Amino acid sequence: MNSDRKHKDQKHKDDLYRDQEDPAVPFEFSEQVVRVFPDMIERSVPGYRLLLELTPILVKRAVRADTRIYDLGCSLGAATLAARRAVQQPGVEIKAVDNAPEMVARCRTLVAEDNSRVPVEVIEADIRDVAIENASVVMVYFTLQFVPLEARDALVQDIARGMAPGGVLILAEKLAFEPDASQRWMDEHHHDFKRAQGYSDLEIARKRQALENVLVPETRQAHHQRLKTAGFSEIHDWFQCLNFCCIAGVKN
Ligand code: GEK
Repeated sequence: MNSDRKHKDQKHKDDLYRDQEDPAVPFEFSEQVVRVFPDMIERSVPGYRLLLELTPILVKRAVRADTRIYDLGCSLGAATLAARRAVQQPGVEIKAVDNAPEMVARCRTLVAEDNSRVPVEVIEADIRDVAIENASVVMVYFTLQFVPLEARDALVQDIARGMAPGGVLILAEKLAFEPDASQRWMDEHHHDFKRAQGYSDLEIARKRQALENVLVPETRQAHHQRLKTAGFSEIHDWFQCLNFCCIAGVKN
């Protein structure tokens, strides 16, 4: 491996909350976050890697010729690239959307470096403003949780309306749990996971504080209800790793 390539592949370690002394400010997808993002998400979301490995399996079965795949809240395009690998049908295009300009810029570079001929358009926009049309697959990985609560129903309804027959919404989210004892149990184990990934107690506490009211998780029942109301006729709980899950909704 030449040194350029090695540099590109090197993951910058997430140490954003290591040395801060003041109370953490609300979390944003800033340039600093973009730099450490691959390391941050892998060490914070148990099962993230496995979810990406399983993505082509779901996409392969759901994608249809001459339709679109959407990746809403694409960050650096990890799910986009996983889905792209699975496409064998003609006429498929991928729309990857994110509203953080630095994410979008870096995502465009990574997509350009990936050698697949399936066209990908990386769009800088709020996912609430993007028209969903003729979609056989819509992936929303760990992004609905950042959308204001009051806007989530309308967004999922727009997605449902934009689905081609048999289309699949693949929704990955951090979950909230009831009763309190379940929430506590999940939180404790998630923090143990982060400790095992090398985060200190202080880093974990600061990140938690920064995400307060920014990342707002909902219960599995709330997600099911929203999907049902939006018209998804099948709902499959197919993946969970501690408090992170993935639900598939099929629109027949
Ligand atoms: C992955 N899916 O690697 N409109 C557009 N983008 C948004 C919005 C919005 N309203 N709100 C947040 N974002 C990715 C990981 S990260 C999850 C997704 C995390 C974007 C935000 O800029 C960020 O890039 C992404 O959603 C959430 O599979 O960091 O926990």
